[in-house]
Amino acid sequence: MEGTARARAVRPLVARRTPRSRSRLVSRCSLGSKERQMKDANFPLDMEGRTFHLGSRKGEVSNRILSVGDAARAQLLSQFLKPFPNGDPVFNMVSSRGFSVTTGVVGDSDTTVSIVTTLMGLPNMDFVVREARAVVDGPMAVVRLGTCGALQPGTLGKILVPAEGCVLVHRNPDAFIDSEGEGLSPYLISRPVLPHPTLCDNLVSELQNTLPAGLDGLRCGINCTTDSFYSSQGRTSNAFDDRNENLVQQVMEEIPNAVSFEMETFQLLHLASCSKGTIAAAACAIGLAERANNEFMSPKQLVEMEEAAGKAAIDALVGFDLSKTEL
Ligand code: R1P
Repeated sequence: MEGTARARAVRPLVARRTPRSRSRLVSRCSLGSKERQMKDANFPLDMEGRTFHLGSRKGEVSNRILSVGDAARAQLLSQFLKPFPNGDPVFNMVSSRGFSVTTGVVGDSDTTVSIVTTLMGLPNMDFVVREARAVVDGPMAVVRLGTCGALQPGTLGKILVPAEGCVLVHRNPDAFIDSEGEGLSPYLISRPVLPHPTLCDNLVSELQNTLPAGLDGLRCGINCTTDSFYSSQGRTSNAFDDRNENLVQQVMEEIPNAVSFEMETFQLLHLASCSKGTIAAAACAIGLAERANNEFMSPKQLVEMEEAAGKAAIDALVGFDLSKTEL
């Protein structure tokens, strides 16, 4: 049911507690893929209707999804989800591939949100979006809250919002193949994909409300999703032939309003734009490290920002009218 999809409570098998957040969550690990009989090689589902990698089935994932990379971030933000009005506990499961889904009710509303760990990289975002799409009926809204490299001076610790779009920066293997690659660019930059404008506006205004520094705590621009944390983000190494010494400079020259390097947003926005109007998507990321001066946020600051931005992202999802996914 739209926006109020009820997750079926599962029998708790493993109690999880982390020092960061003592939660009332319970989790269950789904069976490993080798122990599950799958059917349909085109889109594998097990006999319970669970997807191959995310491990979810209908009724467990909300139409409104907050995608985070890190399991500890998901655990921290689960504080904003409450049990269901009928007394069913917040739903939590971890798939054999390490994806987690936590579904509960937000505030005093009957609106549900699922927090899904997307792990890292383009293929994992692809698994999450496609397999969530397969088990959710009706329109969906997805917001990613990640961390990123901050590209503009003075943006360490700010929330960087790709309101102007997101490009893919990826390695071009052909350029590295013997003499055949001569003259080819070792890295390619795609054209930008855009977030859903209303969902992105919701996200910006909620961030403005929840961030300690308000508008000063965020910066909008273009995000660069990369296919490697290392070579395609211009981190140099003597161990590999990467030809990336000038990559950051090249990116900044071609995209002067580039604000961030991370590894998933492009796939989310690209798939949403190819979802035939059924998925609205937006994203933001915390500037964890500033590339130009090599500075990192402290772990304490990071948790504070994760909490503030996570609350904003959940409220942006709740406030989004799911009948408006189509542009
Ligand atoms: C790399 O350290 C990871 O952190 C960033 C990148 O996109 C990549 O996934 O995001 P998350 O903190 O959401 O994982």
